Amino acid sequence: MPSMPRHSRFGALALALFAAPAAHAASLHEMPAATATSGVLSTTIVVDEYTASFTEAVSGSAFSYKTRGYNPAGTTMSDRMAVGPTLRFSAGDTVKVTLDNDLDANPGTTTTMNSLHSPGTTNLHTHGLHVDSDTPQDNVYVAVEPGATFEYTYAIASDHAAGTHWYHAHFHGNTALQVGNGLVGMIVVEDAADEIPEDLAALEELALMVQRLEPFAVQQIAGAFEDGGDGWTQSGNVGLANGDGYWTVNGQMNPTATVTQNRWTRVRVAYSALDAAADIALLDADALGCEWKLLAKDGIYVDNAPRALTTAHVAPGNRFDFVVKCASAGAFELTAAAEAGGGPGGPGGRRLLQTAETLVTFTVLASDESAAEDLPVFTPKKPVYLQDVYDETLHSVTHVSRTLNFARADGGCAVVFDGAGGQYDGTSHGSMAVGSVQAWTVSGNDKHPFHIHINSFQLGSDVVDPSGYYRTGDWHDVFYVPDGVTASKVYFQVDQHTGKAVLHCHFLEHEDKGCMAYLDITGAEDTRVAGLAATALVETFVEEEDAANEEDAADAAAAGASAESSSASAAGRALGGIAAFVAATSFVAVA
Ligand SMILES: [Cu+2]
Repeated sequence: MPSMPRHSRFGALALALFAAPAAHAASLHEMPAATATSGVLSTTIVVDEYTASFTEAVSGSAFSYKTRGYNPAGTTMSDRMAVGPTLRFSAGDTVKVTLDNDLDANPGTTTTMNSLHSPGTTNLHTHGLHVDSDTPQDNVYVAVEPGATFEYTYAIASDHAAGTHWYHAHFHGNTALQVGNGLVGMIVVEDAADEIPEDLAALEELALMVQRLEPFAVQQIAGAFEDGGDGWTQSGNVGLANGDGYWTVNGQMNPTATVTQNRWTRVRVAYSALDAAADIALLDADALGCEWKLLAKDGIYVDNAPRALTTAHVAPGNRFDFVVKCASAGAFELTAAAEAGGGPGGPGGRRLLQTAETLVTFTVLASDESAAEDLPVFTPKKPVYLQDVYDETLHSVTHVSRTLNFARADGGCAVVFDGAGGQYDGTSHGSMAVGSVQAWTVSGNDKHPFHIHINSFQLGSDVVDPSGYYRTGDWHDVFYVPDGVTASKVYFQVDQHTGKAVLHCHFLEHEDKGCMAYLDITGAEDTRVAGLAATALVETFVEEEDAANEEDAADAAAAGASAESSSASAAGRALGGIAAFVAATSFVAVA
């Protein structure tokens, strides 16, 4: 992105917004779901242009612009953007998605490497799924041309973990344009019966596809296409300037939602943006006695969930699941503060955050029911591919070490392994063996969010995060290091799937301009890391005294004891299950 100063028009208005929530706010739109039945999900997703028309929530001004969406036809777009159907299925299912590209023909035929080109070509990336990277699964080298259709068929492994994921367009050369337009949708791999505690599985649930949309930046990107732009237009644009953006949730601006007093509600969040990380938090929830706890990040439950939560740090591509319960009726907000300056190089420092703005206004409905008990502390059932590998001694694995640097380069960044490599040139950046355990020392991802397809990675024991959001052993597929956090090691299993392992910066204009690479995964398909076995759900029903300890632990972590507590967690994890929880908790409580 250009590094010219960006101004937050909405930032100045945010205080007024908090003081007086926008009148006539619409209730949260539940995204349509495409759900598997009898083990098969079959759906068609149409990609098409449409005109988005908004009455801006704060100023009341109207604006409209041409954009692209999943299944936009037949939808009234006076109050929301198109968002794709939520794909809901379970481990062992077959998922068939026919992608029908109704976009306009490409304006030209030039396809220079790492240029912005071919605005009408598309494809699908299933971000977070542990599936194959070859056709007909998660092959982002597929090009579905305007007027064409393509049928993806994903074989979801019988041991695939449950989780919150998402899908988006991923054609190298137009990813920023199409995702920036809003070609996104959520994926939910349903919880299996024995995967998480019954109390949690039974909760009412909301799914929030959060997007920061930046029409001005998208217009600039469209104008930079080498094949002549794409007719992207806007009118009545209410003065959006570079760096200005607005938030949508499930395609709506500032919707309202309800939860019930004294009852836990589960919320899934997926975050998409061009180039703005954000801090997501609650506003006015303390006064209602709300408890807010983390369940999962990037679609994988954290160990010893639920975990105390104050702020969720999200970069484009991140997800997080939480539970919330409020003791009093009233209203609170889920808010987001976007990184100012559109990422690195912006004025005043990268992590200078704009004023928090409202994502969703929640009404806590009064209820006579008594307060729900604490959820059990649990570590979910885990498949082989999510067993801890960050420490070689835990399961006698052998690390294959290498360094990865997202180095500054034209257009954003380049991918450098062990001191070699550069911007994407269509060829492999190297290889790794299926069945190996990779131990990467990553740098540059404090400026460029590191994302890898197919195999999620876990953080190592060098994590230091006073906020407690990042901890040793946590799994991610996007990792963007905030200020105040240090963590350079990531570890993952190269499990079962051979083919291309694609990785890139999730500031997608950087990716389009060459901050992308793939490694060839070599060896025999289906090979797993030796010596690992799946593990069962572990629940700890917290006695009152333990619950107090848990809160102490959270407080200690928030107060900055995370370096020690990370070590304690690491040691505790090695013990396994309940013992691990007790060990980690008692250590931190003492500290
Ligand atoms: Cu980047």
